[in-house]
Amino acid sequence: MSETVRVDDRGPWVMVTLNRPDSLNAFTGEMLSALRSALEAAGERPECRAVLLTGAGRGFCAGQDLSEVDLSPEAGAPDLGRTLETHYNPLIRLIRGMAKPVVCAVNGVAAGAGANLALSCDIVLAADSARFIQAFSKIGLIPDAGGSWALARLVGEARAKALAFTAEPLAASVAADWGLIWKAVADDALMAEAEALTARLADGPTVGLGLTKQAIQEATINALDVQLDREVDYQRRAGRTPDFREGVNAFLEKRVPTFTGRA
Ligand code: LHQ
Repeated sequence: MSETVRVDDRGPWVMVTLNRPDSLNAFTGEMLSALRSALEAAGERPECRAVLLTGAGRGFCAGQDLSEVDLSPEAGAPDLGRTLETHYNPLIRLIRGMAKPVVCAVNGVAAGAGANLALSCDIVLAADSARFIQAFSKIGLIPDAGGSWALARLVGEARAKALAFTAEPLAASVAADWGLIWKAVADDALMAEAEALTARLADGPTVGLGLTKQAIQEATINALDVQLDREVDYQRRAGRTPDFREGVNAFLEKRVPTFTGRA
């Protein structure tokens, strides 16, 4: 197992922790590969029904480790596009495509690709002291790791452009007010709340939650008629799961449902 990414198996869910606290968990190539392996494993294991992503130490993630970028004359012109294709894009696609909830607990500063990794998760909680920084413009780059897409959709063009052009830190509470994240939480309550939420989701109707995730993501690009057809398809599938049967029976019997997450 990698030291830069810790994986804690909590039974029905896993906690994945970015673990290079001395560099605010900035991403090295090795760490990106380790994160991808950890998330792939979580996605593939049927017993794992939710994922919690967080960072060790005082930061969540400061984006790409800039000391790893080789700008020496011998290295020639850097191909950052290749880094995105090799590492970041597969990671973002993996999280968005995972048919189970991915919660992110942003425990401290989230900058560059670190901020946008957080925004690719399904539910984002952030400590009151956390900041989101689209740091890219400070080094002449553009928001990557899905950032241009997520920002434009979540907060609209006006705020997206201002955040990206200025690289001004956005406080967690403002990020929540703007709809960039789900909510800001007192620093000392963040992990307990994020873990309770992830555990609750892991106890949920996993197939239905996975289809809900897919439907809502597709809704941001589909026209209503297309989306109504999607809902027909997904609801048909959800309605055939044992969890639908259990949910209805539990309601009628006035008891708490026990979902299995099975298809
Ligand atoms: C770091 C980093 C870091 C290395 C803090 N690297 N060491 C994709 C494709 C390919 C290439 C390019 O990039 C990308 C995507 C990207 O992510 S580009 C954006 C990269 N990230 C940044 O530009 C953010 C750089 N960091 C900062 O601006 C600050 O560190 C923030 C605002 C995040 C936090 O500031 P402070 O709280 O004041 O902490 P600090 O700056 O003192 O950092 C603590 C340590 O972490 C420090 O090391 P040291 O040995 O001096 O204690 C930093 O050098 C190190 N660190 N970010 N990205």
